Amino acid sequence: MENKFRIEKIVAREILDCRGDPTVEVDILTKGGSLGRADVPVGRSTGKYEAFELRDGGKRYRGRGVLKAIKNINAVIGPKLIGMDVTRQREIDELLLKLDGTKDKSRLGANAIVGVSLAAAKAAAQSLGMPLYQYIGGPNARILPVPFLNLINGGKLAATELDFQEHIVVPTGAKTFSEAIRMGTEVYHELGRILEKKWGRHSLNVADEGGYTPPGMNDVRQAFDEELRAIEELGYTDKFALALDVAASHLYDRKGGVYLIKGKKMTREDLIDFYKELVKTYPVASIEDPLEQNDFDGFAELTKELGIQIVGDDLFVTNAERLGKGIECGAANALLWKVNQVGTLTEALDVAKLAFDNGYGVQVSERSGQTEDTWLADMAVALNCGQIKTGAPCRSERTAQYNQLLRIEEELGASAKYAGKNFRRARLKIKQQQ
Ligand code: 2PG
Ligand code: MG
Repeated sequence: MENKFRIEKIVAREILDCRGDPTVEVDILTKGGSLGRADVPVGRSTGKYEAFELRDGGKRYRGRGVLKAIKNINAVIGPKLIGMDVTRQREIDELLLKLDGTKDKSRLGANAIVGVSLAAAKAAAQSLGMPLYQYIGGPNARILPVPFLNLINGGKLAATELDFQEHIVVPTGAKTFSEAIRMGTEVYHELGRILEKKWGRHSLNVADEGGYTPPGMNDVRQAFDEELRAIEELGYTDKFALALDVAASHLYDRKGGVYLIKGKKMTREDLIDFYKELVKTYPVASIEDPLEQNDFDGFAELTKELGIQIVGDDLFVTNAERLGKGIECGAANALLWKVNQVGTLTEALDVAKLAFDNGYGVQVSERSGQTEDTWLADMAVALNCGQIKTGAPCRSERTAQYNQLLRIEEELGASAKYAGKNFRRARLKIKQQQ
């Protein structure tokens, strides 16, 4: 083993995410002088079964400080990892799991663990003089993802009356990633013009993921109508699909066993019927978390009936056991992939493989709290998964990802392939062409 790959130093610090909440940043320095720096994203509409995020409590930063997690990295994890080879990702991650020793990573904190895990991957890529997407994905990493652009925000991520969380446009008909971003951004601006006229200028205030916040809008169909209008105005009909993240766990009243939507109670059957109608009326290509996080049977029924992509976020929480359960009963047909839901890169890569091996799609996803770090964009190409969800094409923590993908597309040159309409099966399609 070459000495230059050995870890010389690990330093963690507290930084801020895009919402002004503290989060963890980790630097791993190698003996060869390479630096891997990774930031940990932060969820707000989190799933019940996610790995444990360690916060300090107390008054400082309203209890949201991460100094305990930092201390765990600097004092507990760091000393054990010194001298290890950064390219041995699985060994590093296994040691992290061992040091923590709990099922939900509650001893050291998943936010501490994931920061170290990702920083190791970045340090390894640096040491090898390779871009991160290539280090993780190998020489075949070349599919540029379809961006899921969340243009109107609701639920827990916006001060609007919209119950559903994300009203997304998807430029499936573009030929390249850069064309997709251009078209998506044009739609974003056109939509702003339309919303301002009809819903007032406060519509232009943007929420956590950069989407607009039209006052008084309270129905997914209104959001879709305005998005479609913007798409049509620009002559892009047929070049875009629509998508949703309902984040239904947050609309579910567990005691009553009903969903609360527009102030009214809806049963699971009511909601399923509603989706059927919605998919008949609008060009919806994908719905994430249409039902609450324990309803595997409901997900299975919807997946069968709707015939579109159904994504499990709070349902699967990037966890092999939960995805395995979903595969067995046919719940959803795609996995939302968030590394910090599970806690190490190795586990997250294993879950993605499990999804692909069973014909499930994988959508690489932001958290609503991001930083300017761009490892997410690289992961989307590394996985050749064909889809990424990282907000509206505004707010720097979102454009940072899109800009990184633009750079990767340029770097790949003629070998870059845009996933396009078949985003869920982009890997298979492109494999068949080889
Ligand atoms: C989601 C995400 C990101 P959060 O529900 O999919 O869009 O939100 O990071 O708050 O869990
Ligand atoms: Mg979600």
